[in-house]
Amino acid sequence: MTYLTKPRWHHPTLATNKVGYTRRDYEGKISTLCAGCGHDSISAALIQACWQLDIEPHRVAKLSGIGCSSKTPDYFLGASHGFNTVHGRMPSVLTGANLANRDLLYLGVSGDGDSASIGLGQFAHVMRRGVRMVYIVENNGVYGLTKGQFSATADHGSRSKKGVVNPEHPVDLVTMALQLGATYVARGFSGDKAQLVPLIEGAIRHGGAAFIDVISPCVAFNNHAGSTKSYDYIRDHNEAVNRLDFWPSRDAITSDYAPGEVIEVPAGAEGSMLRLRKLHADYDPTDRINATSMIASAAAKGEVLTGLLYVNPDSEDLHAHLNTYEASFNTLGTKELCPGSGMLEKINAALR
Ligand SMILES: Cc1ncc(C[n+]2csc(CCOP(=O)(O)OP(=O)(O)O)c2C)c(N)n1
Ligand code: SF4
Ligand SMILES: [Mg+2]
Repeated sequence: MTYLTKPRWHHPTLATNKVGYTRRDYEGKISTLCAGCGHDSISAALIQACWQLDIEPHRVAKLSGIGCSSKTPDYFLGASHGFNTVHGRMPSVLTGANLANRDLLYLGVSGDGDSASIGLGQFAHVMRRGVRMVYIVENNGVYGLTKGQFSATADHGSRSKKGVVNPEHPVDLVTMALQLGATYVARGFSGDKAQLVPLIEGAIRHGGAAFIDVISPCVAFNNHAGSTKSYDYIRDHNEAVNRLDFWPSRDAITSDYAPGEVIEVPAGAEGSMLRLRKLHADYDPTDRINATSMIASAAAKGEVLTGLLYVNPDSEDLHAHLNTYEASFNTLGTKELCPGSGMLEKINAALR
């Protein structure tokens, strides 16, 4: 793969965060995506969120599949761990890595082709297992890398650049994630960074499977009239259910939200809070059934509902379900790994 590295030089007066890094320390290589691609804005939002939350880059593992979207982990968090897997297979590799070492922040980055077509089975099981991760689909409704075929998230009746009308019905990953048991479900738009950054921050602090569907226009193959994933279409049909602020536990909560319009939800184990200003009076993000029905009614009107759609503040993750050993595998010594023939006897006896 061709790539361009960025110069390492930092201006000495650049602001640093609580762990001593500048925002530039969270960048990666220079992007080779098309100018104006929504995916680059998502990388910028991820950089911003990780810098603001004082996450040490070496405590992050980025995993992706194949596609323009799956190339993006090369363009942010250059000092983090990374694994560019096979098309549609990122979730199983992420699950394995998470089981071996729960102490890292797992960022799964995927595309609508990668997750809703070839990887749909893997997507379904990683959500229902509750793997603690931030899973982002950079959703442009096409296979961008292979030059613009409809993906499984393309809307019925939408038009390709060549004028072909899509005869098939779409997979809605947000509805699927909700139904399958993800405990933090959101939808954002790459063109709305003010909404996207706190959505990512909330997902990072969430204690279970966090899924964010980000509508991310493909300027090369899906940004024309007739597309329902273009910048113009999403700007005209975007209906936000709430506005989110993320408050790390160390900060005092100050906000100009009127009290009656605000819901506060714990964000995770560390005492951080999510503050949501309701834009839809009847929207309660902790009510999964209501969330599913609001998403369906918006879709029936041709609207795209964005914001924090669902959160379960009391979520559990796969480690809790499996009651796993707390230490990461790379810290285990010979004693833990080879507990001796007596223990083997005991295990074998229990299986007879
Ligand atoms: C097993 C396998 N099948 C097919 C392909 C060809 N292929 C590469 S990327 C891609 C689709 C990518 O679409 P998406 O995940 O939506 O990413 P985007 O490029 O739109 O960001 C396909 C079908 C492949 N690389 N591997
Ligand atoms: S082809 Fe589309 S998805 Fe790929 S980099 Fe270009 S604009 Fe982005
Ligand atoms: Mg795509």
